[in-house]
Amino acid sequence: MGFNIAPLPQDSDPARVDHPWIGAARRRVEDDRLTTGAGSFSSDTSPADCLHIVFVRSPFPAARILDIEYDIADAPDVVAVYTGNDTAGLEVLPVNPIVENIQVPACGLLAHGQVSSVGQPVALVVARTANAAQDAAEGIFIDYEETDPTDDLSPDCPDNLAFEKSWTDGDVAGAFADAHLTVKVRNAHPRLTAMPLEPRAMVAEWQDDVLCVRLATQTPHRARTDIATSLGLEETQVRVIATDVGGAFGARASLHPEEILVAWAANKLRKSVKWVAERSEEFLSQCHGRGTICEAEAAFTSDGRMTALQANINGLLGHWLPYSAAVPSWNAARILPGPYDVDDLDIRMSAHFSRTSAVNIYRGAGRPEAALLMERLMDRAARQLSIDPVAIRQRNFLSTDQLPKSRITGARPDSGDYAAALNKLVEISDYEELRRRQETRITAGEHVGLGFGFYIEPCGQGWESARVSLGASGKVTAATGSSAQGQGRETAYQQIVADVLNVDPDDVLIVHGDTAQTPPGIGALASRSTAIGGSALLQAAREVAQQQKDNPGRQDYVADVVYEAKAEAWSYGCCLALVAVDEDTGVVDVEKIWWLDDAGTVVNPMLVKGQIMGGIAQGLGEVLMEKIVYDENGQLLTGSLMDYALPRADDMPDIEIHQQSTPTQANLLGAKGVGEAGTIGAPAAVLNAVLDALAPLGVEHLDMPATSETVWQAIRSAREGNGQ
Ligand code: SMO
Repeated sequence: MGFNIAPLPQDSDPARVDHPWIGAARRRVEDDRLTTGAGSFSSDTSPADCLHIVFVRSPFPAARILDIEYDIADAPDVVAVYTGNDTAGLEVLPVNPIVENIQVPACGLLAHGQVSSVGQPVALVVARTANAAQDAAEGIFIDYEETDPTDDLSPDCPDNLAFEKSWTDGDVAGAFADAHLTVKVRNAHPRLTAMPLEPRAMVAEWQDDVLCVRLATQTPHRARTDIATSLGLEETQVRVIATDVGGAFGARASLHPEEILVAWAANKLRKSVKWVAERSEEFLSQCHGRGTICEAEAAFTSDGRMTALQANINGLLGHWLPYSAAVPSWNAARILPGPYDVDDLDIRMSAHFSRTSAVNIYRGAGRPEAALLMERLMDRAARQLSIDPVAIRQRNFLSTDQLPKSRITGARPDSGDYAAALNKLVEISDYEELRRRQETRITAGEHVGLGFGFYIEPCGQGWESARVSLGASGKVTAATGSSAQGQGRETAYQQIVADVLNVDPDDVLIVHGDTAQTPPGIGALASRSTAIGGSALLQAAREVAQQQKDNPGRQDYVADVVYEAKAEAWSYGCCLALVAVDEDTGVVDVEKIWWLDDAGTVVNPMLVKGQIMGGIAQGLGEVLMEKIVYDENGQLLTGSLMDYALPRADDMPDIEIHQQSTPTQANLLGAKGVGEAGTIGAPAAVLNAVLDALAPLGVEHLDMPATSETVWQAIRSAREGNGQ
């Protein structure tokens, strides 16, 4: 294993010439702290006299709660037990209305009268020690009457449909009628769970009259608003601190009921409280990701032009809706037909509730689904038409003249050169030679495949704020509303400010992740932090530089800005995977991955490479290893790391990463997102490669994750189908 880090093409980055720090591969300033145990995570704080919270969770997917009995008279360390009756008046959490008419189930924050999913919190115990809380939780008797879990999920949502939407344009029926070839694909994305090293953790502490909440969140300001609203407090009465967040991946972008409940208990008792989730609670009740079923049919001409696309995106939600619940389905639908020039479109999207933990955004959030759908269609058509996978993509790409391209879904891919990116990857990987070697190995009896995953990625929209101040000492303080969960945000933000003010980046203090010390912000999600948070800092730093020019000799300079991007930026890239499959065991060996993407202006290429590598690891997990499984009655079968297979370091292949750069006009910095990219391109490339390897055996479809068992079964079924 090894990582081949190719240098950036420096002459293609117009910002580099006079700005030495934007574009510099500077080492992460966070790492000394984070790798020596000196980080400041939510659970590292224990205020004096802090009370501890434990949740009692439903063991049943569907039941009526007949009675809850407990006796804490002889348990002096137990302070309170709360149930759904106590919290019935609490507001349900808000849902982002990105799609119209979303049905929001009236599920209480603690189950009230009935449970809708295994793992749903039913009671909350507050005690002087975590052990006393745990003991008391185990002593609570809850009389459940099990109900049929296959009935409608909730009486409030009789048909289980959460939302739907469709877009149609052009003459789809006509194009299908005239088609030389039509191909179909169906991708059932496994349900996944984010696996931050740090389980959910929260400390809520009173400081004077302010409820100070330490929380592992991607969105501190939104968390403050949600907590204040739910508790009926003013926003100024709540402070959210997310100094170091040990990973998030989308699962920490929206609040869970537990987090509102912890704040509620602190408010009700006027005491400091702490909750640290067990890993098993994370499997049960942290928001899951993916699980979407994507189906499509495409019409092609004899020379491989896609003329029409009909697609169905079916999101499977859980029993309650987190804030961004509609985003994955919406993204998957609106990105179609990806980088390709197809105008006859029929795209439908719907999402349904189910008796499971909630489903929310998860690194990529719909983008991997859209990429896999288009890339499977391309490969399937290429095989049937005997066209090389590279040629069929080149035949269908939007050209540079066609960008920006406005689509019926409202999507508007803005910039880039898709054909050049694929050509460059072909060249870098010596694709022709790889195909020759594949032939040689196939002749020798091996099963070897090559697969591409081309993707486009909406990233970075909306606003962020920044405050940059320069004192007499020459030290700069830059406060951002954006936050961090391990991406190296401080390192990159220092470089942006240092670049403009011509100071050493070490002399820039970055303040983030504390609503009391930062201007308002949205947060670190949707691949937006560098693009939007960075643009806000860039603008504020430029204003400070201008003030210095206009008024030299002052003691202090300060600029406060709220920056709103003109438009959404669209990055893109391509992944090529080389795999070998063992026919006897079904084991897939990813031998090498080549990667090329366009992240626009790159602030720090080392951070970009790190993000892409991590994303590829997560993408390999989805396509080959990970899956949350419930049985048919809604019992969770994958409740621990013994059952849920996360990729480890030795599952990682050799990865070669390259870049091309087309700065976007959509934001001031010219940056496009890259934090999710690996999860988007890698699954499509790997699945296409595995199917390329298995094509000679007659395997045309594989479910994900393509575990050795799945692959072995597919090989056997194909053989039986062939009468072998
Ligand atoms: S899935 Mo990301 O945190 O938008």
